[in-house]
Amino acid sequence: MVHRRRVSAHEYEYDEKSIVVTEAKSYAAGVPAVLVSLQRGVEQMGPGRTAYSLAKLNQRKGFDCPGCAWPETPGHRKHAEFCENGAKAVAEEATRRTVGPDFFATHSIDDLLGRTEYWLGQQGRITHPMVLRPGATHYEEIDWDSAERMIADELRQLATPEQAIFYTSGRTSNEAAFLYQLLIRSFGTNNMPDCSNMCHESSGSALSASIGIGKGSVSVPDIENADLILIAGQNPGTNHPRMLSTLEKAKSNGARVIAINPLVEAGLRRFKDPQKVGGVVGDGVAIADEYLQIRLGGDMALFQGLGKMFVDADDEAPGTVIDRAFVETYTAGFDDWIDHIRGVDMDVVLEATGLSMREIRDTAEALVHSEKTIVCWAMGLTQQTHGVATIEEAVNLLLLRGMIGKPGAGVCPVRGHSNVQGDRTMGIWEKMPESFLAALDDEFGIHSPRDHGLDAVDSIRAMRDGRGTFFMGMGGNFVSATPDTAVTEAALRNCSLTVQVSTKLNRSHLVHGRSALILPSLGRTDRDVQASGKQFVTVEDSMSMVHASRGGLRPSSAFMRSEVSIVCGIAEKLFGPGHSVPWGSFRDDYDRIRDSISRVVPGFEDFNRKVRQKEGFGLPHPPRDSRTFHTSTGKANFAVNELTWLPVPEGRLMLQTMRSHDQYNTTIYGLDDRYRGVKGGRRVVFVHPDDIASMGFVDGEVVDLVSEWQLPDGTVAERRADRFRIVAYSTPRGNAAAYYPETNPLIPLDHVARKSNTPVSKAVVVRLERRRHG
Ligand SMILES: Nc1nc2c(c(=O)[nH]1)N[C@H]1C(S)=C(S)[C@@H](COP(=O)(O)OP(=O)(O)OC[C@H]3O[C@@H](n4cnc5c(=O)[nH]c(N)nc54)[C@H](O)[C@@H]3O)O[C@H]1N2
Ligand SMILES: Nc1nc2c(c(=O)[nH]1)N[C@H]1C(S)=C(S)[C@@H](COP(=O)(O)OP(=O)(O)OC[C@H]3O[C@@H](n4cnc5c(=O)[nH]c(N)nc54)[C@H](O)[C@@H]3O)O[C@H]1N2
Ligand SMILES: [Mo]
Repeated sequence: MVHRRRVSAHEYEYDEKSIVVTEAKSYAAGVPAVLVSLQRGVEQMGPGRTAYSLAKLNQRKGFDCPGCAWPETPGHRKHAEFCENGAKAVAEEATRRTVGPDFFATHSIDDLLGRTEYWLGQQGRITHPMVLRPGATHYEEIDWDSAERMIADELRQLATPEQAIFYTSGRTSNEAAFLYQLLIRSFGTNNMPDCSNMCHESSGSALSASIGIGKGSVSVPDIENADLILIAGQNPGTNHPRMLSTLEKAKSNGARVIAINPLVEAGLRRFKDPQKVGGVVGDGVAIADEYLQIRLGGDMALFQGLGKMFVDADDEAPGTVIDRAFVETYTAGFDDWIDHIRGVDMDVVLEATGLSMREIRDTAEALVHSEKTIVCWAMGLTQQTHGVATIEEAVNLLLLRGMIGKPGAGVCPVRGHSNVQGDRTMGIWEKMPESFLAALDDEFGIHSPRDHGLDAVDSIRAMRDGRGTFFMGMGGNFVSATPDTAVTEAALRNCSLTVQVSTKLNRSHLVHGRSALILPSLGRTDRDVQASGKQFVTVEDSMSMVHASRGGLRPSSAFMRSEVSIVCGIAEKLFGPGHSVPWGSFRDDYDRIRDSISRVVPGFEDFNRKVRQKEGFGLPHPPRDSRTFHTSTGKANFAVNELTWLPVPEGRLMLQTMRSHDQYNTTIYGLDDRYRGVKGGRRVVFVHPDDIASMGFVDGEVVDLVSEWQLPDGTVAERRADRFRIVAYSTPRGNAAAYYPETNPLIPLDHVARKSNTPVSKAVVVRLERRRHG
């Protein structure tokens, strides 16, 4: 029996007819990158604002790039410390286009539901608080005071605080995140799903268990000085372009780079730094020395296979491969691990990875000869059913070689959103530890709830089942970023009130509860003035460095408020005068928020002084700093995992959903994926030429994607996304790739990673289906 779940097709305009496909690029950046940055800037901001904002981007007295979380190089901020995609992120936020009450009067919700995310985002910055009344067809203007009152009234009448769900995206500053979680915990719930749940949650789970802290252990200088860098499941040319400059430096210092990726990504092949003469007129530099074009989900098998080769080599020449002194002093679980790894079948490893014995042996040799190894990874590893185990296996390899807690070596989960790591540090997590909650209670005289809250997937279930009735999003685009679009949309529509604090229009404003609010927020680039004068905020990058960010542009409307001020306004209405948290004083002067943070969050002592230092400051990282491991055993733990991989069922494809070069998550900058040679549209599916032929299709044909998900009772649930143009592309047989968020309707809500509950966005079983009509 087959259950069919169809997602209404009106949600995205089809663009497959306008798509032009050319050959994929063999290098990233170069002169075209600069031209595209300037062009997008001038289109959105005009020449003056473009020049001003690009000059302030990632500079000490400027603002932190709202793009990715890659750190600035300490001590060497180049005059233009930005990249094409950082420039696009700025253009998108600092645009002069605006969406105000007139826009909402002209466009009904129904009209807007028929538009693409691209179209919605291109309309401009939201300028006024807007409300959608029960049964209304259009949003209308509302004053801040009434909006705050609506939220407070709704929260107060809930039967239990557990009915409220508070989402956070990763651009929120430390100060705003700290106050937001304080409001939520003062109110009485830990229901704090965040974008991390869909992103690096698997990294956090794995690293906490293995080394006792869920963050990366390396700095930029470590990468520059490593002799071997593995980059698995990450596309830095598009998603972390400034990482390429760091890799270029590492290469010039003699590092070897091994890329592990089913797609041959341009940025991992060559980099032409447009700020160097060689990058303008020459061929640039090669990045990857080896390119392992692995099968989707094969990384765990690769890491176990490498582990087995280590063990075999060490058996032959004891003490030459395994760092026995490190293992004995600093780790636990080695004996169990070695018993397990001896049993790994190399034939399974070859099958699971699709790699050759030579490729795996060469990689093992590179690792054995390296004194300073770093493993970098992103969504290709985390968004898998066995993502946590895969990352644990990568850590096992590093532990064997003593690669944690020494310069030039360690783990490097490359974060997504520019402050996603900081938001976690500030308490945005549904299961913060007791030590944090106790410190928070002490500082503010509140009683934080101790029961764990809901993460993203569990929040959707709660709203679907009527247990969650209030939703608030601090940034982000929950409806489009989460899996199983039909289920998630129905869940949101079940709510009594949905509130979105946003800079730009997106689909989450259109899929709403009985009532809905849009609250327009200042962004990173905007000047933020409060009672005590001009304010700055702080962020934490992917390598645990904290620094200040000061917006300088005049906000395009006087009605926008900072996220800090929005949280304080809601809290004042909710808790009334005399609450033990000084909300008004926090809004007036962000230094006072930082003073409280300095007493609650470890590592932030003397925050206000330290953040005013030239380069900000680094947070403690016990494994890196002193080989101290706050784990269950007090040591770094070897993990033992049954080898898991993803066989592709006959006649089907394993689909990964990923980013094009012209988007920031659900914000679509444009319709070109320059590096992969696709222009003018996004509804494409990349498939191996032999698979296209064997399934009886041709390159360029338009097909529907149908995902198949086996339910516990053995029946198969189907989900469908219409009209994708097949693009013949270099990827392992049986694997396919297409863009997110267009493919999110295909991802089952229950298909999640073990332990981290992260949606499995990189392995969806699909079949291609010929379209019956046109
Ligand atoms: N310009 C821009 N920058 C961004 C973002 C953006 O959308 N646009 N998003 C930000 C965010 S929130 C994040 S989390 C990061 C995301 O950064 P990435 O993780 O680089 O993003 P994805 O596009 O999801 O790319 C996943 C990569 O992993 C590979 N991959 C997929 N499955 C597997 C697998 O099973 N094994 C291996 N080895 N590789 C695999 C894919 O081929 C692809 O190269 O980027 C951040 N920066
Ligand atoms: N299929 C599939 N799904 C995925 C992924 C995938 O690879 N495949 N990746 C997942 C990942 S890694 C992530 S991180 C999530 C991303 O999920 P989200 O973080 O929820 O999504 P974004 O698209 O980054 O959010 C964009 C919106 O944020 C708002 N915004 C931007 N800047 C600001 C600001 O400064 N303040 C406020 N208040 N609002 C702002 C704008 O209104 C904009 O429309 O998606 C996940 N979903
Ligand atoms: Mo992310």
